[in-house]
Amino acid sequence: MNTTAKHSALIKQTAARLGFDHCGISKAVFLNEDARRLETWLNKGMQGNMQYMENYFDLRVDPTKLVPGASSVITLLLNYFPAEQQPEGSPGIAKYAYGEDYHEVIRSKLKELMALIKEDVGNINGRGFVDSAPVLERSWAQKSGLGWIGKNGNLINKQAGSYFFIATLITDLLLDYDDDFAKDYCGTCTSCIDNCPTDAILPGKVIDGSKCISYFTIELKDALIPDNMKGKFDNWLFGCDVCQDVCPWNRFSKPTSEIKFKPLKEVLNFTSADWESLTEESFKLIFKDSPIKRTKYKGIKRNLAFIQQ
Ligand code: B12
Ligand code: SF4
Ligand code: SF4
Repeated sequence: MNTTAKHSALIKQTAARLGFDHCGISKAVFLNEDARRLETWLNKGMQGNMQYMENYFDLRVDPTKLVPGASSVITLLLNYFPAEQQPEGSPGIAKYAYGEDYHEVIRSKLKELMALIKEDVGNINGRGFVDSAPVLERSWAQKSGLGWIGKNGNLINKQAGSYFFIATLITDLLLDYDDDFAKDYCGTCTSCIDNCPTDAILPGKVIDGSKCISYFTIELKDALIPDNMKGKFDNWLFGCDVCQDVCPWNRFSKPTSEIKFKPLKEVLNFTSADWESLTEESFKLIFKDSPIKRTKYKGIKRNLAFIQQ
């Protein structure tokens, strides 16, 4: 085995040891086709009020600008599919937000991974990212052979579905590269498009972020949700899982083994009445380590009022 192959195998073994479910590696290159797609998406205003999506365009489409000297993008998937789910009829919380905040959980795993790689291969330069950095994570996952981007825009893994977080580690270490996942197994299915409550899924794997329930309930900071969305939220209070729940590939989802993603009992048990009577003090206490804190108390109350009207 040559050095790049040895290092690649070692990184994949270490990632698995730290609990990542899948790991793929791709050459750090400018993403030409993605740059074009992202530019169109932004020009059409599909980012809505998510101004952060307009920033750092050049870095977002080119990892060698984000991490100078970068040679490789290591992409990692972490399953969050919960063993238990909310009972039917309660205000919906997207499954990714059932347990502890994934940013913290994954950041600490990335730090550990980086440290272990350095122990084995010497002092390399590299940075780990999850979600909030200008990295086109789904594109890297697909380029590293971890799955295909479905019509619902999500990265789907053939063995395990789409209930995965994606993280990347961009490094100057030269590695062996996995093949692009060239096939698309959506076939003639259009279930996600047919079932999206707000018609946010457009042809050509384009998601209009500004029409997605996840955007309105989590990212939109306005005091009110637009009137034209009235009656369309299907009882979703925080995020939305419809386009994943209806996806046939998620029949293969297995519960996560990450204990930090174990659902909060309040997420599973809260009824509409419990959410209504929740005080700001209790909200802060219960959701202090949860992704739900992103909307703040005000946001949750706004969302609740919206789905109840
Ligand atoms: C902004 C954002 C949102 C916005 C906008 C959604 C969107 N589709 O962009 C909102 C708030 C609506 C949102 C919602 C959700 N999000 Co979000 N979001 C992001 C974020 C921060 C950036 C995404 C982005 O770059 N959008 C811009 C558009 C243009 O990019 P894109 O949709 O990814 O499309 C690119 C590729 O798919 C590619 N592509 C697609 N088809 C094709 C075809 C060809 C030929 C080529 C070459 C390329 C290509 O081209 C596009 C440009 O590169 C990422 C984290 C990150 N840093 O990547 C998480 C991320 C995409 N979100 C995630 C999740 C879990 C969700 C939700 C499921 C949460 C929920 N349950 O409520 C929903 C799903 C909505 C959906 N159907 O997409 C996960 C997805 C995991 C996965 N398995 O795919 C990510 C990766 C976060 C993470 N680190 O795990 N999200
Ligand atoms: S998350 Fe919900 S609203 Fe957003 S695209 Fe998927 S089904 Fe539509
Ligand atoms: S629901 Fe069907 S069309 Fe949509 S992503 Fe899944 S397989 Fe593809």
